[in-house]
Amino acid sequence: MPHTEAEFIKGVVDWAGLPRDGRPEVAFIGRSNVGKSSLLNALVRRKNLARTSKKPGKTREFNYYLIDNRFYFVDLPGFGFAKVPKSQRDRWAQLIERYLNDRLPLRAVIHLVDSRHPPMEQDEDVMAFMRGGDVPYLIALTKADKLSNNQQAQSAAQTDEALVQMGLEVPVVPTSAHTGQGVRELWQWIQSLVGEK
Ligand SMILES: Nc1nc2c(ncn2[C@@H]2O[C@H](COP(=O)(O)OP(=O)(O)OP(=O)(O)O)[C@@H](O)[C@H]2O)c(=O)[nH]1
Ligand SMILES: [Mg+2]
Repeated sequence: MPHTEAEFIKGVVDWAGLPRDGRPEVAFIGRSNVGKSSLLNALVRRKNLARTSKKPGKTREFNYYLIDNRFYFVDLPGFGFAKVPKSQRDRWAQLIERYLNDRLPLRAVIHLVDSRHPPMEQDEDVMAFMRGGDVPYLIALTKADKLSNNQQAQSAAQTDEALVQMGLEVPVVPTSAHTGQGVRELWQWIQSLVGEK
């Protein structure tokens, strides 16, 4: 894998704050604590580029990272974090929906789902939402290092099943930020959508 340069650009809290340079964007979406920031760090091989935390709800902004001066990784706020006041949750949900629907530079969405559990209701909400659009979409099953190979296969099958039920056909990739599992595959997919170097 070629060396990757990554730089934090800014935290965005509203539509007006989104970058205007037109560079392609790859968004990471998923429940709070599912491992978005960790996977992003694994992709760019930096331990602490994106802030990770044992406390859910750490990522409260759209965090923009410039990758190789060519495109952005966008770490979206985790959803489903009960301690965030409802009014604020709704505000984020609206902003995320608008972003997924209307954001022109958006080239790809990576939806992270915990490999240890079947997709939760909010995950199915994201799947249903993505079905309505035409942005390329991939499911990364996270924390695969916590499962045996057998359990990983089961988890992927369960997720496939949920997707098929919804009429979706998208790649499902078991990943681990700890072992680097799946990182290569994710890169291949990402590069195919943002263009080679
Ligand atoms: N075993 C294991 N633990 C992981 C992995 N990825 C993340 N974790 C742990 O899961 C917790 C949450 O990780 P984060 O990357 O901060 O999760 P997040 O989705 O960014 O969370 P929010 O920013 O709160 O939405 C941390 O304690 C991580 O160490 C993984 O691949 N394997
Ligand atoms: Mg995070």
